[in-house]
Amino acid sequence: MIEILGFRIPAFFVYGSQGPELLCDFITNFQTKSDDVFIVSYPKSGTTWMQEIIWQIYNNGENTSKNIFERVPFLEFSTSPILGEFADIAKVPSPRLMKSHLSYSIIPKGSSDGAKCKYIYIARNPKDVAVSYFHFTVSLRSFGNGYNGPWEFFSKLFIDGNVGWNKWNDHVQGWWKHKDDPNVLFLKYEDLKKDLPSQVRLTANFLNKPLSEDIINRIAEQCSFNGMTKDLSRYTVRFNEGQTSILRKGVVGDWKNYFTPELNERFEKEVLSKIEGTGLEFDFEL
Ligand code: PPS
Repeated sequence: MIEILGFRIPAFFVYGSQGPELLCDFITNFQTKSDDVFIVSYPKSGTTWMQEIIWQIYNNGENTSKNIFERVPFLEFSTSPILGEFADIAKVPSPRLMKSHLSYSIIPKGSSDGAKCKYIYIARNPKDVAVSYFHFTVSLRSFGNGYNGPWEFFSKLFIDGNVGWNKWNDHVQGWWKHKDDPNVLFLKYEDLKKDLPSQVRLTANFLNKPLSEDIINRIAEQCSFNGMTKDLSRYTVRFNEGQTSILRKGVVGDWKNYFTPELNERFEKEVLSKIEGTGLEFDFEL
C-alpha cells in the first residue's frame, strides 16, 4: 500500500519513485467538465454494476463486449504507465464517465467554467463489502500483489481501515452528508438487487437521460447478475501475468457464511454504531 492525499491505495497503481507524486498531482489538478459523471464508491460496493448501467443509459441500452475500463476509466489508475485495458482519461471523449473510490473531500470538483459535474455514489452493507473485499484482495495474488492471510485477520484490517481507501464508515458518511446536493445521487446496492428497473429509471432521470420503459427493462435485464456474467471478459482485470474478475457471487447476505458471533459483535460496535443516527441504513439480507 502507498498513501496518496491521506488515502491508502494498492502500490501497483503507481510505479517508480515519482509515481505517488504524479498521481497526487493528477488528482489535485484534475479539471472537471460540466458533463462529467463520476461513479463513486467504497471498493466492492457495486461500482462495476453502476459503470455498466450508466454506460448503457448513455448508449440507449447497447450491450457491448468491450472491457468496462475502456468505456468507463478508473480515475486513480490514470497515471499508471501500464494502463492495459484501462482507458487514458485524457483521451476519453466527453461526456466522460469515470469510476473513482475517492472520498468526497478529495474527489475532483473544480471546473474552469464553474459548472458542476455529477456524482453517483453507490453504497453497500459493510458486512458484504468486507467479504467481497477479502475475496478480491486474495485474487490479486495472481498479480503478485494479493493478500496472503486468513479472513479472520482481513476482517480486522477492514474494521480498522487498514485496507485500500481506508475506513468504510468514514467514506460512506462523507458522501452521505452530500446526498441531497443537486449534483449527487446516493444509491444502495441492496436497492438495485430489490428493484433494478426503478433504480435504472432513477439514475437515467438524474442524468437527464429519460428512457423508454422498453430500454429501461432491457438495461435492467442486461445488467442483472445473470446478464453481466454472460460475458465475464468485460469485467476482467489483467495485470502482468495475472487476471481476476470483479464479478463473483452478486448476492446480499453472503457475510453470514463468514461472520462468527464475535466478529458480528465487533462489527456492530466498531462499524455500524458509527452510522447510527445519521439516517443511513442498510439491508443485510433480502
Ligand atoms: S471494485 O473492484 O471495487 O470496483 O468492485 P465493485 O464493482 O464495487 O464490487 C464488486 C461486487 O459487486 C458485485 N456485482 C454485482 N452484484 C449483483 N449484480 C450485478 N450485476 C453485479 N455486478 C457486480 C460483484 O459480484 C462483487 O460482489 P461479490 O459479493 O464479491 O460477488
